[in-house]
Amino acid sequence: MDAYDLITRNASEVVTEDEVRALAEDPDGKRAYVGYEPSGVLHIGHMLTANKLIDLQEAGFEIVVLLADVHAYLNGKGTFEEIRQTADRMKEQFIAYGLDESQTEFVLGSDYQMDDDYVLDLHALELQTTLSRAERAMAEIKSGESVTVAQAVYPIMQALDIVYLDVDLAIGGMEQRKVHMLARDTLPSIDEDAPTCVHTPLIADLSTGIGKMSSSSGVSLSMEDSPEDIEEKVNDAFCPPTANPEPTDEGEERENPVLQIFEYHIFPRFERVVVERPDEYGGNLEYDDYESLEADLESGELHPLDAKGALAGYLDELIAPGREKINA
Ligand code: IYR
Repeated sequence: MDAYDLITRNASEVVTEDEVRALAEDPDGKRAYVGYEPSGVLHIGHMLTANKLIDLQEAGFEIVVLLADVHAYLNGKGTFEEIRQTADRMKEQFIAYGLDESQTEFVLGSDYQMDDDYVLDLHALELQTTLSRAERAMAEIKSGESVTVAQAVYPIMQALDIVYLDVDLAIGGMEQRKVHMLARDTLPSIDEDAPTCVHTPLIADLSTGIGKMSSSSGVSLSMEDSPEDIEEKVNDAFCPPTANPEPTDEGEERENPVLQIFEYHIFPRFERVVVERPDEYGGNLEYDDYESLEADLESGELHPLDAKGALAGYLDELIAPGREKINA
């Protein structure tokens, strides 16, 4: 796979196409980053951007993982001490999950975000940014109901991180896109280049297919799940025999989370997917790409229960190394 395909595969959006093409021409020495608020445990949402980082390592990028401790604090995720401890554990888990440690720079936000220069630049950006713009940028990231002053400072700091970590490419889930757009609009005011961005899709809630899978509500899969937990959650998952389920009676959009996980988690990490079936049910099915698995589910050749059984097995292979780190 060439650099352009590695950068863009499974992305929901790239900003801009031309900028990505330019980066793909010579990725060596270019820097890409994702930031994570250390809170809770690594879950499947984190793993989606981690898969993109693994793609980018393969394309030759230098990878920076920001353990955004100050951001987690600003977003009300606990005491600074607790957040720091979670950051250490998160780093171990990312490495266990497959990020090559020798090619990855792990940075704590607090290592540079309290420096005089950073704080003064932050104030310069605060002068350029209206409160309503900051609030809009945070709409899909903030925890709790009301927007605090801390949460308005948060996206401006995230924009500035791009400058201080000297990155060419910012990666994030689709919920980060408004922060990245804010960065693209405001960084030129302090004489910085606008970052190129790649946004990964959001996986729907496992049990309903509605909204976005999150560790704070609904059913999500985490690095702490035992093989039995995974099996139970996947078996109970929403999986109609189609990639485009009908909206609910209330008009809420739905996705097929089982297919999404095959597409965004399993196929990027395994060359071939085998769905084991006893001979009397037609024997094993083998897939080299996501599209043929989707087609078989839609045609009825692949039963949702067999798809779920295979999914649970592959997910466990991805999750096991991180789980062992936690239990060690
Ligand atoms: N907003 C992210 C955390 C984060 C990401 C980046 I990229 C930063 O520079 C800083 C923080 C989240 O929602 O987890």
